[in-house]
Amino acid sequence: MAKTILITGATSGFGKACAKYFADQGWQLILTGRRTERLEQLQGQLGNAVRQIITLDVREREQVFEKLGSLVDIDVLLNNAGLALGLEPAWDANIEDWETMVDTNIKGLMYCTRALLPQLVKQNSGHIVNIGSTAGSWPYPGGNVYGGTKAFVQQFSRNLRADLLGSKVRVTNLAPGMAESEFSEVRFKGDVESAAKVYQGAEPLLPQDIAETVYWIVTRPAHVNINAIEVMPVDQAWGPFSIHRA
Ligand code: NDP
Ligand code: 8X3
Repeated sequence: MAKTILITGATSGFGKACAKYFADQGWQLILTGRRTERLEQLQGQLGNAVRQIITLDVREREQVFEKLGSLVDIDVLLNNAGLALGLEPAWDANIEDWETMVDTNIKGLMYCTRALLPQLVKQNSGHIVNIGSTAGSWPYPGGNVYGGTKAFVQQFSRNLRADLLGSKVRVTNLAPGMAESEFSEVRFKGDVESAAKVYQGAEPLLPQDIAETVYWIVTRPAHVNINAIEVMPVDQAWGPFSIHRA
């Protein structure tokens, strides 16, 4: 029987690339996101591979439990929906942006996980792949709350593994670095020029690279758990500590 992956945030970027890649590999898809027209478009393109589309805002707790809580036969939950908003220093940042990032990247991921987990435990199989970020381990100016939300994803993934010991349910934190998607357009609130500058003159990761990595993670033998993977473009690396000199 074909396996099923449920993807949050399937309307763009990593989620959309995963939908296409997993469909090509013969998987069934449950695609979710807020933009229904994009979900319908994908369904049109991917045909029978799409088991279901679900319009879903991961921030809406009741909606998440209502729409995901009764699903069965899920092999992979890809907790991918997320966003960064703004790059201002903490004292200038918009508090509503901070709340949106916490509500989406932390609480939304929590809700989706909690809604599906009882079924995964009951079936004693399944794999939760959480999309973290290099920003969850490595600080940078303006990364303040976004990086904090991804640090949560990293530690939550580890703690889930601790809880799940004794079951066959697997958990992975996949932490990408700079990747070209709608991510920067969202971060800069539609300012396409600022968004383009993020990738200018460098070769970023592509959503397809992440899709291939997710596929590799979930197709390891059933007794193997990939705890964490960090992926960066070759054109990205760490800098030295910054020192302010008077
Ligand atoms: P995109 O902006 O291209 O895609 C983000 C996806 O998340 C969209 O499908 C969007 O769908 C969905 N989403 C956002 N908010 C919500 C919400 N409240 N409810 C449901 N879905 C939501 O960005 P990426 O593909 O790059 O980002 C995917 C994930 O990868 C995010 O978690 C991001 O933080 C992470 N990441 C991105 C990196 C990058 O450089 N691009 C690097 C490291 C991690 P819709 O708007 O239709 O709801
Ligand atoms: C996205 C990577 O460096 O833009 O999670 O925060 S970064």
